Amino acid sequence: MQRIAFKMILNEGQKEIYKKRHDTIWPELKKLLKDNGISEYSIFLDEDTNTLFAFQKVTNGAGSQNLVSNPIVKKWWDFMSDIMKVNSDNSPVTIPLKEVFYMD
Ligand code: RM4
Repeated sequence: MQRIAFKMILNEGQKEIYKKRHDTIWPELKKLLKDNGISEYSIFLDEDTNTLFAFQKVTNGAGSQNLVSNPIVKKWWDFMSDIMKVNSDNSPVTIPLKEVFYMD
């Protein structure tokens, strides 16, 4: 198991809709993430900067943002593209973070 974390950027004024969409995340997307070894996934929002901080426990070193060619993921990214900073293919701008401390 590995831990990975990354940042994404939410557009101004979109926090309620972002939360609402994740409260009703598509079951097929949730299953896909789990089937691909993502056993835990949380996203926190820094409301001062609109920075989303994502944390995942993964089994093969690859997390959700590596599933770039999966049609369910592509569809979700298209759906989310109106409220997040995205690349030209609608994938969210993703900034990897380096772990500098861990305690269990
Ligand atoms: C996020 C973003 C990520 C996705 C999660 C479920 O808003 O689209 O790429 O992994 O939702």
